[in-house]
Amino acid sequence: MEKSENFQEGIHADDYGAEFTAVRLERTALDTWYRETESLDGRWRYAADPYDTCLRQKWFEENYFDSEGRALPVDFDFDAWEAADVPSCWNLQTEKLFWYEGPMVFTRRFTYVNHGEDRVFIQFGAANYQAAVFVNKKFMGTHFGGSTPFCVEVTDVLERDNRIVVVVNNTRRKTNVPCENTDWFNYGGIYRGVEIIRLPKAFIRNFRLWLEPGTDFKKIGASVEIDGAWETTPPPSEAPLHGRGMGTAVVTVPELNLKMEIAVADGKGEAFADAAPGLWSCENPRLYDAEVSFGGDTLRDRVGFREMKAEGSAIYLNGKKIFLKGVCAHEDSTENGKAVTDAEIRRTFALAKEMNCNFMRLAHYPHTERAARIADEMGLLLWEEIPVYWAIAFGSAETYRDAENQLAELVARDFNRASVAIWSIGNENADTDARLKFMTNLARKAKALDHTRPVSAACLVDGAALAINDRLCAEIDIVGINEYYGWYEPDFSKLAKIFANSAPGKPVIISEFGADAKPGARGTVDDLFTEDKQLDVYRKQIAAFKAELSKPDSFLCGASPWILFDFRCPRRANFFQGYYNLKGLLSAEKEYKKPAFFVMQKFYEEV
Ligand code: GCB
Repeated sequence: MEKSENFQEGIHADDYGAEFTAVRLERTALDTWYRETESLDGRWRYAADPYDTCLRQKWFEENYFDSEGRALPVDFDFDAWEAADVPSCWNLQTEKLFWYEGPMVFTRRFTYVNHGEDRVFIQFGAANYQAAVFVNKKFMGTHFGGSTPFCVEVTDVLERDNRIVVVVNNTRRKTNVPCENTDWFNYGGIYRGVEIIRLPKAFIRNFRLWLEPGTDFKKIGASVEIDGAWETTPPPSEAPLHGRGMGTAVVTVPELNLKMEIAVADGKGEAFADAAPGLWSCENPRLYDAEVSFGGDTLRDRVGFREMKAEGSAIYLNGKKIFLKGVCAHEDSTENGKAVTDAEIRRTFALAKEMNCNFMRLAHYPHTERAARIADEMGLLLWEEIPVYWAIAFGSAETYRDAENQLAELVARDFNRASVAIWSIGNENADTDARLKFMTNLARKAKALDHTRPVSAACLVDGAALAINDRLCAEIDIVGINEYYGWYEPDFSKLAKIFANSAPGKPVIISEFGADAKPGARGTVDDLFTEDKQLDVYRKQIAAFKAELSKPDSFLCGASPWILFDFRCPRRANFFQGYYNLKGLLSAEKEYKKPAFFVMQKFYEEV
């Protein structure tokens, strides 16, 4: 851009954002679940900043005076702004922000006194979509991706009195993951918790513990990632480090009498041990306390051991063939949006169990870490997904980087969760060459990041050939198929033809089917948006599944109807919908069960 003599950075620069997007926070999150952390949740000051002036004019530098001490007019007032809850979705904090999409500036002060720790971090559970973080006027980096955690080290930045500023921007963009067009509500905000973590010089950044596949359930693997090991000399009382980057991490699982030593080199290490743990299952979700220590740092977790396998045309849990009786759900509640409470998650899972589910598809992006923790306890298998949804910019290297980073952040966060059964790398993407390349890379990345879980994607059928023909099937272990016969595609006879015409050679889950019904709306089976129509679609779908399952060589291994409860959706503006997607088996408040719920419940009881 040409810059004249009187060019003014704060109003004329059109590339003001580049310096903030250049420093990306990628794969920064730490294992914090059982750590003693301090919470920065609570009331933060906030203001909508639709023209992005905080970044353009660097409000975070708090330049109240010129070099001669004269007061300058500034356009912000951090401590006088209104207060909002963190975590929360701003759309539900006040009516005037319900439809707001764009930059929002959040800030708060906090006191920090060193209590002997060497290093200090601030971790965010999630902020949708971009979050640029500033601590005491210093830019710490920007996180991309609305659903995964991120962290900044603030050791050299903190003082006694501190200010944090976070510019969260939920503008929908073609190159984001998801892109600008989705079928759910684009909530904005810092909607998961914010915490301060005090740590020693070398600490355990990530700890994994798993049942090694293909060992007849008799071998446990463990690995650690150490941060800072290469630049630390531990005090004599601590485990010795043998030179640069070397050391030993010790893992114990008391109930198994298990003690493993992991040799760490260059910050990483892995070890295996013979063991025969009681296996985690939906009926008996057995969890073990585990602990790992390295030098002066100790981390705990509660871990279940189980083996998920896709082989031939079947899915196996702990060596036994399993039919995945599932249902999809968004992370959404009428009251809290995406900032769902533990009680809401438990209620959602209890409703799925009441419908006789052993499985849930957490659509279409990573839900909170608490969901998988609760599913671990309650005995529900989960499909976890990254939002490679619909028309992603498959030709963009930046977009791929973002998608792969979200996948890596999700796998790092939830690897230890026995409930997490399947990684899904996308939903309903058109089968183009660019998409095949993008998603092939993602599928391979998922396998490289985690060799213990099958990889899937929710694919579209080939509507012309009436068959499962998606080229991505070759790269994934389980094929998800979304089909809306009886609803978007009224000709129901096609579903049986698809089953008959397909031989994917892999297990198939019907990852979506369904129909909209306004709670309580009645009519004939041909009246759209009535419970009667929805019920009819479910009955026919179930009959088609049963027919398929009666074949000796059936590849149908599960189903997850769309969806457990109605959810907010800006694309849905007809008389019945009122900006809700009404394909729920329950109303949005999760109170009222539509008749199709009971039909599904019966099918799952029998299958
Ligand atoms: C789909 C999408 C899902 C939508 C649903 C619908 O195929 O995967 O996100 O909400 O259909 O209701 O149309």
